Amino acid sequence: MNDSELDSIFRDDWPEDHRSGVVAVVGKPNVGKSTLINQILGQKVAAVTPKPQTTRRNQLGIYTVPEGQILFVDTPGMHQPVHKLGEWMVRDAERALKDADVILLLLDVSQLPDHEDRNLVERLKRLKDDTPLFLALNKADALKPGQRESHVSAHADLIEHDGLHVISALNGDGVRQLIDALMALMPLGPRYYPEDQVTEVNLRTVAAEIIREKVMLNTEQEIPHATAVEVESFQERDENMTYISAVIYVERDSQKGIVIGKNGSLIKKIGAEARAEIEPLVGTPVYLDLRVKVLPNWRTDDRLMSRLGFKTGKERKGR
Ligand SMILES: Nc1nc2c(ncn2[C@@H]2O[C@H](COP(=O)(O)OP(=O)(O)OP(=O)(O)O)[C@@H](O)[C@H]2O)c(=O)[nH]1
Ligand SMILES: [Mg+2]
Repeated sequence: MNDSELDSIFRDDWPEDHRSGVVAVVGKPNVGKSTLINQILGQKVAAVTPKPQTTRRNQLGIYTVPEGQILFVDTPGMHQPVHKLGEWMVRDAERALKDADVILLLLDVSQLPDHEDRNLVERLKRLKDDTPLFLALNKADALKPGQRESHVSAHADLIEHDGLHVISALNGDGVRQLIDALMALMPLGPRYYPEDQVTEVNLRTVAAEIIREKVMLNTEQEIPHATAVEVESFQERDENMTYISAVIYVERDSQKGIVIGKNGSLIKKIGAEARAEIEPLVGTPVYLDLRVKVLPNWRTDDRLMSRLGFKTGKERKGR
């Protein structure tokens, strides 16, 4: 082995001017935060549905290029909570602001700002210190002719900002420029995660999120929000089969009946849709065993929430 080969083994494999940092992606529910993270990473790591309050907890999306690494934090939508789970979600989102090098506030530019946007912006102003703030005006593809200028300026006027990008997280328009501008603001720093790692959660958790997304997409009203999913067993039996068993928790017997459906028709559909997305991730066929259980009012019960991973106070440490 010659000197330069030895050198390259001991040398870190990122350049001296490598940048890295944290971008907290925040905004109202349903503005497209998770869609944007998935678009940036080029693969699905976060659940996306047309229903508000899909994301329940902060989740990293790790974007790596030779010149730097950006740790995007997808957060639950900030809203006025009506139960303990909602309070937990909003607190988690607010926590993300503290560690951020840049805050990226997503707004839905296809609508004019409403009172929720104004409330959120007031809250952000109080919480954000002097962290740089970028606005991403999302859903530009859904603007109607003639709306663009007035909608953009109405959102731009909401809060002082250090950058503004009009984007479509859905089709990717403007996302490249946004990433480049964010990268330029990242401090010099190391590559924290290996280049092929896109998130810090394991496949088991991703599988649970996919199953929950399918339940949310196939149910209405309260059920999407009353559902939690726990993967109980995740075993790669051999290269031809991964066995996954998961429990779908709901809050009431009537909800259990709906999720199962007539002769099990809905749970079968949910299972088939989830399996189709989990299989390419695990790289084998999946045997997916789904059961539905009732955990009465878990969203207002500290103990049950904690069991489902929404830990409070000191319990959170080490999460
Ligand atoms: N037309 C259009 N729809 C979008 C765009 N981005 C997201 N959506 C849609 O908006 C809905 C909400 O997207 P999510 O990514 O789940 O939104 P979120 O901000 O993560 O929502 P919460 O997790 O509930 O806070 C989904 O139906 C997306 O398909 C976009 O650029 N254009
Ligand atoms: Mg989300």
